[in-house]
Amino acid sequence: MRSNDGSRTGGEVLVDQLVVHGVRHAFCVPGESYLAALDAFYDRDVAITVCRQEGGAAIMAEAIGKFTGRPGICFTTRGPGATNAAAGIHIARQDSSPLIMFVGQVAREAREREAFQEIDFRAVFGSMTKWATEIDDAARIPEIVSRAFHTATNGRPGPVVVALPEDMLTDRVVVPDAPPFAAVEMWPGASDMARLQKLLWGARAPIMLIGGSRWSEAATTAAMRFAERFALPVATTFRRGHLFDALHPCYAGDLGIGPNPKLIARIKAADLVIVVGGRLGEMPSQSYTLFEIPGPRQTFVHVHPSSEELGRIYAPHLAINAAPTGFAAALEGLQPPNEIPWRDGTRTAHEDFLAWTEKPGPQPGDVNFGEIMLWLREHLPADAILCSGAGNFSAWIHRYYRFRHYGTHMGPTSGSMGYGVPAAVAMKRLNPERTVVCISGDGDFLMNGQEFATAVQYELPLVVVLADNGVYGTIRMHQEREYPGRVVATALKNPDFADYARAFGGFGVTVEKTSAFPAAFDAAVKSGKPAIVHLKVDPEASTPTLSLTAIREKALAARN
Ligand SMILES: Cc1ncc(C[n+]2csc(CCOP(=O)(O)OP(=O)(O)O)c2C)c(N)n1
Ligand SMILES: [Mg+2]
Repeated sequence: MRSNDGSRTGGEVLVDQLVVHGVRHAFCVPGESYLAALDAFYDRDVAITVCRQEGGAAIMAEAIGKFTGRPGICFTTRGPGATNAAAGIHIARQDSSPLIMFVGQVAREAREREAFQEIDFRAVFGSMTKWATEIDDAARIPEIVSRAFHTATNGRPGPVVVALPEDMLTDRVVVPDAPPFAAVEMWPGASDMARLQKLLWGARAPIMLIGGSRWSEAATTAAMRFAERFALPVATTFRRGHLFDALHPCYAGDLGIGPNPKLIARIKAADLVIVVGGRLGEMPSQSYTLFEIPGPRQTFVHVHPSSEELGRIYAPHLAINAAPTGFAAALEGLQPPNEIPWRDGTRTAHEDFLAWTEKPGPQPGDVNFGEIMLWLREHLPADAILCSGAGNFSAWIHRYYRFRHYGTHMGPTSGSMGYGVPAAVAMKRLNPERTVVCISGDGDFLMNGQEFATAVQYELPLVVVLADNGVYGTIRMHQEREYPGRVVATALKNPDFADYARAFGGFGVTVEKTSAFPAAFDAAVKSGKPAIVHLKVDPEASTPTLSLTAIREKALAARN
């Protein structure tokens, strides 16, 4: 109960700060360690989603951060709750997404005794977060929470962990709220843009690679307008395909796992590479082989919101410390040369992309996952949001689905399995009017499949398309490549996933033939319930182009 003497409990002050900073959603697994904070939600207008495991709650918060650019919020209890959430914290770190996790902590007087579920947050989360801290004094909640919002969002966004000693949350204090936070825009300097203009005017074969976070609808539109004016080919980096319309005439493709060899050749042959927003980490850099380290052969421009990233791996000819939003807006000021020598090359780059993604070939088994991606690409609304985790099944998304709009793909660049279901729950909670489809593997799905219950609880009619091949397929692929024929710990005995959906109160349907998919998907949508479309996929279909047997035989042949 809120008092009317002007004082508030620590829990009330905390929740009021969330309201001040514009939070609309919070995700949690409750714990007795933060009851006073939970109680304060009772009469505040923040939608709480109660989850089944903290890993799910943290991923939901990360997805909100990734989608909105504002910190996603989750609450967990101390030791086991917080450590369960670690996967989501790590994703926020690697994917540069703003996230704040509040953790109920033991009472101040019990600290350092290894009290019940006590954990040293700074030590455990210190290397994964931008800031891990504990609030000792309820009067400082507005200050520390304000800093948490700024820290999670500014520069390169990332996770912040704030521990809340339970007795601090029940202390009464009289303290004013903080002003609402605002992310600091980071603009490129006029001289940066003048140098970029000069580099573009001198180039014969430039290419732009876009990725990372701190984009917006307006920024992606500005980047597309710039690409159009300069007839500049643009590729998106790993799992950032939604940053550029795949059918834009300048789109050159997706630079992640299994990219188009023609795209790789084009990047290697470029004389000017402009990397915007991303770190160009292990996946897009093709295990750090795409560019020479530390000094790329090409003229290398790196635009990133964190100065720590500039020069960290690649020594750029031009480093621009700016957020993609500020940089994209400044691109309006650049003028293309009268003659654009690379214009034809850009046309070819887009044609190469279209040809590469046009149509899947035949696959082992009766369900061709590529054909299903094609069907989804042709039948889902353009603003449908796809959520996916990690596994070989995702290769078909990257290869055949064509993202048309900003905010239509939520996937972990960190490669964390189990991402899709909780991300889909968060997306459907945030965007009830949009179609949300989760694409999962069988291994991937069951890492956080329990959050299907959360979808049922909140009546979120999302559709999971589950590619069940009875294996941890990615690892089997690597196993056959490195240790052909020696199968260890990669086979899975699965439940009937359609029954699983029904047992939770959702809709389930099994698909054993490609031709049965459209009717099954439509029935899933029409059910109005959270649904699982369970695809029986042949484990032989290891990648969009290679069978397991072919991988094994190639490895064996290389040994003989
Ligand atoms: C949290 C986590 N644990 C383990 C891995 C290692 N890993 C990468 S892909 C993969 C198998 C994925 O299996 P599944 O979801 O069935 O997809 P498939 O490859 O069979 O299509 C594993 C175990 C990971 N990326 N993330
Ligand atoms: Mg599998």
